[in-house]
Amino acid sequence: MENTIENLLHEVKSFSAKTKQDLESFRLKYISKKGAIGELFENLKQIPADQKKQFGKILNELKQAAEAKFTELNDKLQSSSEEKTNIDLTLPPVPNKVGNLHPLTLTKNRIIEIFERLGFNVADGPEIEDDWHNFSALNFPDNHPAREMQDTFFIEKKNAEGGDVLLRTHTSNVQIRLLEKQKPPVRAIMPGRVYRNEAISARAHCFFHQVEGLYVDRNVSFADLKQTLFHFAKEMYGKDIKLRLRPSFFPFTEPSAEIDVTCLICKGEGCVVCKRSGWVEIAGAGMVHPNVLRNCGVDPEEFTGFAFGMGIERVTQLRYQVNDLRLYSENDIRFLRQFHTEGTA
Ligand code: 2NL
Repeated sequence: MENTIENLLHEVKSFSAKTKQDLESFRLKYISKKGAIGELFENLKQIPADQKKQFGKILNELKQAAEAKFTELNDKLQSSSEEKTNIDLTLPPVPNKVGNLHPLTLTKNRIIEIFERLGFNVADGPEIEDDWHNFSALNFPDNHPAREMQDTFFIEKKNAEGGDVLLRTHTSNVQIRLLEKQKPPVRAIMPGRVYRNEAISARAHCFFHQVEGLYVDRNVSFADLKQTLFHFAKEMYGKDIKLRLRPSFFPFTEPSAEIDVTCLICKGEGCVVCKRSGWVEIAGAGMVHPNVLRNCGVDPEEFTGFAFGMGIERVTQLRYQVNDLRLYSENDIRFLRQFHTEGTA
């Protein structure tokens, strides 16, 4: 019995508790009525009378040691938990991490800002469109290759009115809808998502974003188009930018042009982005084809207009040097975080 008491005394003295649960198991194991010490007091009854005094004494010492240990550990746990809850409520709060706008949204917002100051409205329209608003009204001939399955996602081949239903391949459909219901002057831009049936790679995607612009009024000229886009380029990329127009062809404009700006990466010296030419294409544009005006019930003898279209991904690439289109839709937080702009949305 003496050995048992000594072992227990050693256990009790070396015990340490990290949590309240540890302390409670200590109490149950040693101090409680049914614990080890209580049991020894029970056994004391069977001890011969002459030894009782001696054992009683060391047993009492064990009991006191266990109780002292309990008080000590209890105090320790109490004060450390007080430390944890001792929060300084006067400290300013740590700001929550907020997300940021997608780079394409940042670019789109900037484009809208520039054109709104020139008096352009922002218009919106459906992404699921019929053949008339996406192709026919825009003077695409029936056999135009853009209508082919390879280029366009068709949803239904012939709806009730006999036209196909498809995912729009450009935002011009919104301009057609606007011209159909609003008499000139019309001055608006149409940002939005468009779809093409293409294999996904660094340079092509099956969906991307466009801003198209349209200005129809009396006496709108090619010079207006040129100065509007020159103003846009200077606002977007800085006042030193130069603009170049190359003749081109679109079914919906005549004459048509491709718009280039001096390469921002190499400042016109020649690099991989501009393929050593010093120029990069940012938009297509032209004077609205008389057939398009006529298709929307606008008299081309009375009104003229210019239109343009640009890819938001391309404009963003030049702004932030993003060289793989797939980054825009993969939602990799490491990519998206780089566009955090404190306070400016
Ligand atoms: C490009 C070319 C262009 C237009 C879009 C347009 C719209 C109407 C009438 C005439 Cl309703 N034109 N839009 C005009 C020229 C070019 O986009 O390369 N976009 C990325």
